Amino acid sequence: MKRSGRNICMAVMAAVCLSGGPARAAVVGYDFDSDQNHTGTWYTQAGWNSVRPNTLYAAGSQSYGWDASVGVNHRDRGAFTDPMSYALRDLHFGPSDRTFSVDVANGIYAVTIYWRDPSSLHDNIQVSAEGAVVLTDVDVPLSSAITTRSFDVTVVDHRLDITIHKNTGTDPNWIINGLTIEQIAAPEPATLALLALGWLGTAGIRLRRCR
Ligand SMILES: [Ca+2]
Ligand SMILES: [Ca+2]
Ligand SMILES: [Ca+2]
Repeated sequence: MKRSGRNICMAVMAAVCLSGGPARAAVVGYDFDSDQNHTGTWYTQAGWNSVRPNTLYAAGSQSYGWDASVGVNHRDRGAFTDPMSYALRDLHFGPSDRTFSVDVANGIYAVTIYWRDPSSLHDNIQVSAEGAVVLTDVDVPLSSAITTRSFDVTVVDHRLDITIHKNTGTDPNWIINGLTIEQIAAPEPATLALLALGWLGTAGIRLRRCR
């Protein structure tokens, strides 16, 4: 998955392609953890950030987390054999929309969400990023299978917001086990100047990755 060196485009009336910034950055993982049995042990994927049901985003003091803990439930489905088992053994779930936010530098990000639940079927999960629907209908089978979906999103306000929503279906809850983000392009200085002026996002100007 070589994304290094990709360019950024800025759409202003006509597409203008700016040379790429220092693209490649580390993948950052967020493990939606559960201490279901209240043993005091949290199985957090190595190198990932632990998101507990009460981990709430707070500008300036907590750089990632949910917008609220109300309606955020959790389960630990137990050990299984997989390099990502600590991320995928536990999950958060709930019936109401919740938004997970992360402080990031402005730029374009590849986001991957992971789902797995060997104990319950889930269906019709919808995901929005920065206010736009990016996944309309994710179904998670009642099995040990791992479901993944990826999308790109542009952030111009230094905060990546991902909202998870449950559409009507068989199961009343959305779930999420894990999430990774990777910056795949950073704005050029000229673009940063527009960002600083607040032009991007308010004047219909947007960033996109060159194809
Ligand atoms: Ca998890
Ligand atoms: Ca975990
Ligand atoms: Ca945002």
